[in-house]
Amino acid sequence: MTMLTRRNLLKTAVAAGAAGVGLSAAGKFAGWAAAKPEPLILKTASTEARLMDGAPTKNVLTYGEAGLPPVVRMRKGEAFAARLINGIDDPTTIHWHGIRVPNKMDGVPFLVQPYVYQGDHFDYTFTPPDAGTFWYHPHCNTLIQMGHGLTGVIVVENPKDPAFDAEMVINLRDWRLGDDGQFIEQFRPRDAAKAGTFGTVRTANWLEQPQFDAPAGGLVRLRAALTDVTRIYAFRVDGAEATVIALDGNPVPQRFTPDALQLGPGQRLELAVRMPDDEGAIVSLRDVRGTKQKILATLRSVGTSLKHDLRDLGPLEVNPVAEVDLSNAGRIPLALSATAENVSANSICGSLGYSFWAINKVPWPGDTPDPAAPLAELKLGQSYIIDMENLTPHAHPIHLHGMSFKVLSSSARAVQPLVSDTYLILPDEKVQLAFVADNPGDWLLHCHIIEHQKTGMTSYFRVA
Ligand SMILES: [Cu+2]
Repeated sequence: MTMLTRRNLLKTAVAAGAAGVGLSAAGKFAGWAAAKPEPLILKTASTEARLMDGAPTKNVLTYGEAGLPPVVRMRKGEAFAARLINGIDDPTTIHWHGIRVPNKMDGVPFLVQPYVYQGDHFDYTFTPPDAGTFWYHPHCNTLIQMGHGLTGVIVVENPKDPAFDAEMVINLRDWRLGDDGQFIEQFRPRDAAKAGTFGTVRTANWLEQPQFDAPAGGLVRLRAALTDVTRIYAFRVDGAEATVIALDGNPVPQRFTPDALQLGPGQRLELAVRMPDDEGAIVSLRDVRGTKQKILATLRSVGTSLKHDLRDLGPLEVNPVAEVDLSNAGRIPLALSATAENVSANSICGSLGYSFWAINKVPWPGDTPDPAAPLAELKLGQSYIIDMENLTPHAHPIHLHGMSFKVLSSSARAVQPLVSDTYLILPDEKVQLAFVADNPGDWLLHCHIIEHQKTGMTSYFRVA
């Protein structure tokens, strides 16, 4: 009952706060209106979509009327506003994955905002500080809502970016469909206790292996967001020169050719692809993880070659993430493990009724006296190093809300000092992630394999 009380409290508080946000005024308040952009309407809806041969799939969820959720475009350093309207019979929210937003805009129910019930709305406003590729999704009943379609890509543009000849934005995800094209059970406990339950149909922009045209000899900026609830990819590009320019919304310090580059749910890959000179030549983006290779999408060269050169591509501007003070950093030990416990427990939302995973031995919300206590209380402005260790035989994409970290070192592989919000930690790997606790509030830290998140591998930091 305490949760219900807290929810009602939050609902009242946020409703009062929301009154000042939203529709922009015109006329005599024109100056004020310019600072409050017209909100983008993101309305959840249930629809049908043709995701495989045969009958269209029913009960697909999206933002908008039909088709996949729109690519949301923002500009670095410019105010953005969106109104979430809930058109489905299930409470929801929006989390802006990877964007360093104020805590109240982070979309995590109970922790920072109330549920948005059917027919209700919530206004999100923030100014994205970083340019890059991000994504948005609910943080409520996520296995079903994301599994059924509510995952969209965000592009935060930077006018200072180098010029490309074309841009492709690709939303990579799976669907758990039966032979009749209809949804089957999203969750299998025996799989949740391992790598997670995989989809049966794999898509790019809700299409099976789509092909896009791109100018021959041109430079293509390919932005791919991994929005699936389970699948880890290993990327390779065949048929063209390609280089990784950014990961998880931040430029890589040193560009490199993707050669089975492993990325997990929640992560984003940005490639510069140099299209072949010959008209009709095909370039393929592949997942080479496991034994079955899969072509995810292809690009086809069209027109006369532009004869551009990858080496002429200028750098991307580094995002303004605070520099860590390593000489004065606090330490946060963080051990990821499996738990032998198998108890049904309450969850912040969308509990699956099992606990298979734990952070620092606690399946969260777990068996602590106060199940809602934070994993760590951090001092605002202080630098921290997370010493994270994976004691399980599975990889976990660990995602931190609200702040970006820098990868310092790994026991398992050579790592660049990448700036990121999600780290795919491999079995038996130990990694050091450093960040400045410069964003006040309660920030989730969780595995982005949603079944792992919902069966214990989740917690939060409090920054104050
Ligand atoms: Cu996991």
